[in-house]
Amino acid sequence: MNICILGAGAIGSLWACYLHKAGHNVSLWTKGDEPSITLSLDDLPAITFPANQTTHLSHADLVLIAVKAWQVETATLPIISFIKPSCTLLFTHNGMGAIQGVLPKLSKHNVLFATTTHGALKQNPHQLTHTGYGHTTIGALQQYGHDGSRSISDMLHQALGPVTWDDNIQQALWSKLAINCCINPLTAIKNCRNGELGDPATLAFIDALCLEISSVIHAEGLICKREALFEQVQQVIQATKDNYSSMHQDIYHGRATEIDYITGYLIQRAQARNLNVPLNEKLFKQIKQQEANNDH
Ligand code: KPL
Repeated sequence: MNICILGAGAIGSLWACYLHKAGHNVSLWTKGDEPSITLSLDDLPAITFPANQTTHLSHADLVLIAVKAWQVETATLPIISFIKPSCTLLFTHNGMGAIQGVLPKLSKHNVLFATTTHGALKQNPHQLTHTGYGHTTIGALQQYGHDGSRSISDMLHQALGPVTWDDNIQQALWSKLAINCCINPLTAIKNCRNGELGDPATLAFIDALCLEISSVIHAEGLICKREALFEQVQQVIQATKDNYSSMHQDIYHGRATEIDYITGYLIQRAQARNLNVPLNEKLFKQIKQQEANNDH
């Protein structure tokens, strides 16, 4: 399959290496204009990918958009005129709401979303470490005529499984959002690894966050029990205890965070449903403050 990956960050690079290893024609598309990019995954031989070439983009059967939520619009809109009608677009990023401005412009394409728990770290622009094996859930945001979506899911499963197809991707996205609402802002504010959120006082705060979050998800017409969510968040804290969350890393390195698409999205949906989420609002303000401090 001809696959073009937008964004050569940790997750985009991880998929690029595994899809290449599985025998696909993989190219990259980045903010830069370099004609090729070399990546080394763990201690495997380096791979040189063609990059930023419109011919590769126009032949792509699949475009994987693996940029941060706040980059989705600026990265995707300029490439739309190059892609063929039968090309499927697959988005993967933390948070929700980032694709809203892009979807109407993709009305003739199949559009999928993948949420993943793989951990990857870019030591430098060329060296990548697969820090944690995870699981990927994929589903359709929009289906148009041609139906190859399940085969794309199978193809991804062969390259970097397990990948499971979910007919209710909204439920999966909300579940991931709920976990990110708990872990990401707290680790950034406390400047700690995920595992350090396990003390009784922090867990009591997380439990209260889960109550607010589950009420919003429930109001959206989806299933979410506070106890089950709290249990799930504790499992993720344990499973990723040595990791720094993506928001921690963004704040630590002075970059913009995905807070608008994580806690910000939750607050927006709560307001639309006349629900109060004061603890989430408090975390949102604290992260915004830290982002502003980073700007100086
Ligand atoms: O998705 C994550 C992130 O860091 O963005 C979690 C699940 C919190 C793992 O670190």
